[in-house]
Amino acid sequence: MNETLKKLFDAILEGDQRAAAAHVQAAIDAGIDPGEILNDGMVAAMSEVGRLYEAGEFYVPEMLIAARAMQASMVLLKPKLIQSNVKSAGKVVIGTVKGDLHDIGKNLVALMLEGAGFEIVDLGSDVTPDKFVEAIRSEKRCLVALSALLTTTMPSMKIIIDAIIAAGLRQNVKIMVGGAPVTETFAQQVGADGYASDASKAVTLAHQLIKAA
Ligand code: B1M
Repeated sequence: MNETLKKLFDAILEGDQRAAAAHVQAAIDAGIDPGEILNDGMVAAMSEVGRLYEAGEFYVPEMLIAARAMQASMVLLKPKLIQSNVKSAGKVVIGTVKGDLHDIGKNLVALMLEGAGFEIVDLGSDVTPDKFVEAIRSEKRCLVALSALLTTTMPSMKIIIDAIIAAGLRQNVKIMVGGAPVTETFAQQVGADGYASDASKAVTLAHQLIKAA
């Protein structure tokens, strides 16, 4: 791994916000591709945090400070990941489902979609079915993007989709789902229109779903 990216990886792992931000800036200044900074430095560090948590070497506070360091350094990378002057490709209502506080992956998906020209309505994390229904009611047509990181919150996806059906809005929207424990099979079971395993595949899928709408 490039030395600057290794330092960035270590700073996120240690939860050192200032160092993480400084290393992102150094990587940008060194002309390293923003996608490489994101994937090899930042996302890789979060995967390592997860591995250490599973191994019992990290606890929730360590996960939390690592997440904060990741988010602090994302602020600097965000403008590099977003192209300007892109015509709107459609509107996306996005959120992490009820009961789930993990928002880094959802934020990345939102960022990449924004970079691809979609207008984003970000409802945040721990979003109730009612809040999703309320947000899409005013839209004629939109894409709904649901994220879940916990096996225990995956069922919330079905509850949200059922609430959209019950509100009579299902035909107005395409629904995509994703997040580490989510699979293609699960997406079909809950009645979603598509599943993407990562943020760049989410962009491809969003374009396909908008075309098919
Ligand atoms: Co939590 N956590 N966490 N955590 N946490 C996981 C998810 C876990 C896998 C860790 C582990 O055991 N290895 C585990 C879940 C186990 C399971 O259910 N299978 C876990 C647990 C157990 C918990 C708690 C229950 C711990 C506790 O309290 N005992 C608790 C739950 C709180 C809650 O939500 N109610 C908890 C809390 C937290 C923190 C708050 C401390 C923090 C989150 C901070 C935040 O997000 N603001 C946190 C973190 C940081 C993690 C790990 C370490 C990192 C998650 C992350 O940001 N990854 C995570 C371990 C891991 O993922 N390896 C873990 C980086 C991010 C870029 O990837 O989110 O996967 P990801 O997003 C990807 C794809 O999944 C996809 O694209 C993204 C980019 O490529 N994607 C989509 C995501 N959404 C998508 C939507 C799409 C398409 C693609 O379309 C709509």
